[in-house]
Amino acid sequence: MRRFVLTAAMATSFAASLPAAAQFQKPQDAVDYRHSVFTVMGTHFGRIGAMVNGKVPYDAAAVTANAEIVEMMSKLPYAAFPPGTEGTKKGEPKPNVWTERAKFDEAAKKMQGEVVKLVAAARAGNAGEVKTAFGATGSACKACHDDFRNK
Ligand code: ASC
Repeated sequence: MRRFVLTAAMATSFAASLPAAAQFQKPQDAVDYRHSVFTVMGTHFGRIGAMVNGKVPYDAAAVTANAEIVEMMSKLPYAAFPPGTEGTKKGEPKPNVWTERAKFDEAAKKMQGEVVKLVAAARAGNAGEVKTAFGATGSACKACHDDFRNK
């Protein structure tokens, strides 16, 4: 039974990852794609940070616009980690992205959930909640980087 469950889970995981990987002509295309997505996500998250931390004037509409971009971006990178695209250089993913894929996916889901809260706080126009959600989102980013990204 246990054997069956593992096999079914692996088959499901393979089926889920195959079409996504197949969308890229070559592994480097996936690397470039996820790098681009994280760059855009980090850029817009950073703009919220600048407002939350008082480096630029707080603008509730701009916070919402930036948070919505972060939310859309947050969904995209995880279909762009085909096997064999790990690395050893700074910023590159460690092999445990693939050997601990469930843990990696959990870390992704955690971040995505915090971003949903950030968007909700932004839409509600609640600067205090935005600040809290910004901190929680940054912690989720960092936790995944600590575990899965080369320093
Ligand atoms: C950012 C950004 C990240 C996260 C991370 C949080 O602004 O680009 O990757 O926050 O540094 O620790």
